[in-house]
Amino acid sequence: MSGTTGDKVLVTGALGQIGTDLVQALRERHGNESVIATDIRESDGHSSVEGGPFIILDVLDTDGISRICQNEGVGTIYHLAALLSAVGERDPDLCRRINVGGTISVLEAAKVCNLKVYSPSSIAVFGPDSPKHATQGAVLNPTTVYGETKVTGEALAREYLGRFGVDARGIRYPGLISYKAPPGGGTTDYAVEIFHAALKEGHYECFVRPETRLPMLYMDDAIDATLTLMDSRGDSLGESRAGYNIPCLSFSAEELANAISERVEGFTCDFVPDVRQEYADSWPDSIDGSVAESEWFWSPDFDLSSLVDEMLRGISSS
Ligand code: NAD
Ligand code: AKB
Repeated sequence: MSGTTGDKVLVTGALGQIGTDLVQALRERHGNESVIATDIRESDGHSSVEGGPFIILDVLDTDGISRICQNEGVGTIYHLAALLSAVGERDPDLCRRINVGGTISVLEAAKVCNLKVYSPSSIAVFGPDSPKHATQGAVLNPTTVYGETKVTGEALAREYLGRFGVDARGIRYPGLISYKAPPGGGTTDYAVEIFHAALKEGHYECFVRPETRLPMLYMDDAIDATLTLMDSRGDSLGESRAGYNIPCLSFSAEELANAISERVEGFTCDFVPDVRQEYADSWPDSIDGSVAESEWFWSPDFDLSSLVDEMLRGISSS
């Protein structure tokens, strides 16, 4: 199979936390019919991705990806299918197979079908020996298998660009906070669960210690950063294009709980760390996004206060 591709967009892992918001944003831009949502599972019937085309697709099926792209006239893939850190550490082999194998499949399809690719990385690329305020060029020695798959994903994207000219780009997302779809089993899930628990139960048992501080971002900012990167001219992007640090927030679990307590009367939070504490401790507290800022001029709109307001408003009205 070979040939040029069209204007349509395909999203893998579209039913997940990011896909749910990204598909909606892409459909607002390109029209419902031009954005093909795909996932390995069926929707539960409540997802916003149902407002347009949806196809069951396993990202390990390279031929299937190429076939859909050829038949439907796809020109760009947003590759979101993956296992996140907590789920991934429970089954490292599967995590490697899906995260690395899926990225190879997508890049192979991109090579054959001449696709532009967005393939996200994560702050999980950093390990305990990276500075706590992690710079773009900081050493990458993750201690989670999930983090290793993300380092490999960045290397693969660079390799396919260098060897085959595949225009692959990515952001090292921090923990993303949103309300339209539940998080998929990561270490930063507490920063989403806490809002639902606050409004439903008035109480949350947080699985990391209060002083745990991680880079975070509200989903609207993450989507905006993603689309800004994908809109940028290729020749403006430097050697970090497969995994940009971006400017983001940094707050502790206790600061988040306090910000919610100020708005939800009677809310209480206990801190009972589990194995995910170890993963959180291996990641930076904050990241330096100055390379992204200077190459494609992006910075977030939401701070902790406006993020908390938006989350409480969004959950209450959905
Ligand atoms: P998610 O777990 O919410 O969604 C992933 C989706 O992939 C799920 O709907 C799942 O059904 C699907 N999937 C799993 N295996 C598949 C397969 N073999 N074929 C096709 N689909 C499959 O994840 P997310 O939070 O939306 O993350 C998307 C991407 O962003 C991932 O690469 C993740 O590592 C990265 N990321 C996310 C965050 C975050 O906080 N959400 C932070 C950093 C990086
Ligand atoms: C996770 O916690 O696994 C993700 C991530 C930061 O990559 N949210």
